[in-house]
Amino acid sequence: MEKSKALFNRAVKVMPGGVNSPVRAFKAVGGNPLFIDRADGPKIYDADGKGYIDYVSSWGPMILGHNNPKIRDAVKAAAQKGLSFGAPAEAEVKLAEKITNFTGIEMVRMVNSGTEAVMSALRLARAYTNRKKIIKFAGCYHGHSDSMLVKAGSGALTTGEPDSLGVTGAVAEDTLVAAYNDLGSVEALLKQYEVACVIVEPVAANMGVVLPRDGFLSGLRGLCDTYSALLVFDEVITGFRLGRGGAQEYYGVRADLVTSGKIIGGGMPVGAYGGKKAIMEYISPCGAVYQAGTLSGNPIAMAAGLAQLAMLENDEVYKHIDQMCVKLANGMSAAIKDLGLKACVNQVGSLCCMFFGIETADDYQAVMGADTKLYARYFREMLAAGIYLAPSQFEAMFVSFAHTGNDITETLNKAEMVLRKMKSEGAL
Ligand code: HOZ
Repeated sequence: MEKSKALFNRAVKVMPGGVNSPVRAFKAVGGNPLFIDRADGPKIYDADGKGYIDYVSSWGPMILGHNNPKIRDAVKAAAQKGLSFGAPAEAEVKLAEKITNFTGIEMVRMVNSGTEAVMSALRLARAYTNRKKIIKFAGCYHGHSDSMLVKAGSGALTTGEPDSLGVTGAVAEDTLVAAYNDLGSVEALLKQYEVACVIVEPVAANMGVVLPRDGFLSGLRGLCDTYSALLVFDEVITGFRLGRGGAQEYYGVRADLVTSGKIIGGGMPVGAYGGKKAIMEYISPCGAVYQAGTLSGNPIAMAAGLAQLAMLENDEVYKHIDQMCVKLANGMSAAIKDLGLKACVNQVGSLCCMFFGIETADDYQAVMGADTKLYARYFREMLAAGIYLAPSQFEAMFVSFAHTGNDITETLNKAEMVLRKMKSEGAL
């Protein structure tokens, strides 16, 4: 930890909190953040050379594991031809074709991050419906644009600031907040206000992992149709992870607009939003909804994304990551049962999460009862044992194609050892 510590000491002098994104600062779990030197397959290595089995996976995009040679080669080949053109190139067309083909979305616009994708999709939804209000869910996270920093999840929840300073009352006023998994709370708002769109993480993965109850997503579809609002699926986490067609395919519910993030860039900075042609053609230069960006469709990011999505054509990838995640989740649940702990595990596809201090985690209120101090202790012990988990109770564990059965077994052995130790010391 010596080099990481020295880097952090330098970083805090020149960067707020020493980091470029808050959760990484380890404030919720204590200790100094790891500074990463390199990553390969299922592992990341810190500046001191210590390796960890990684379940953060760069917050999702490393679905094939770190430093995949095919993606690396594609990036190298693209870099030989220039780093940015600010003009159209073939790779953008190919990636757009691949995304539309995988997801059934008719048209797509590339941007640089999930935040940008959501911000732009909301503008489009407002223009298309000629309405102002938006419904989001408490604990869902849709990036850090002003209107989405209202009862936000992820880092906002981790730092205990789900409503950010700096967001004006006028902006916040147009964001209505409903309760995830509670259709009644959505309908009440739809009855009262003219709503442009309902935006949802189909699987809420930024308040830990919370699964949609049966009928919740189809219910949202029905309500949006009844009240002429658009349904927006934020698939930054679920997209291309629950399967090639994301949550839309997994749950059999089609949204009007879908946002994607880093996973379509193989780890490079990319995002995209897409939907039906009739809606998407409201975007400039076809229509009057302005949205632009020099680095949108950047050739290096497109090359990485194309290489990643090409490998996701292989069904074995999904079979493997889902199997590994089931093994992980079942193992953690078994440990909870054996040790008689008050904790629970949620899992879907290759996403999972262990909550401390609660026995079910099926909505925001339940999740707010989780014991974040216990999670912090567990996190630190697991880190010391060589397992890198998200430094927050309110994030997901991401399993990749590079995680082997042995990695999962090693993780479970260490988890059991840590939980036993915590129990014997009276922490649990
Ligand atoms: N809170 C972000 C993930 N949901 C973290 C992003 C980052 O630190 O890279």
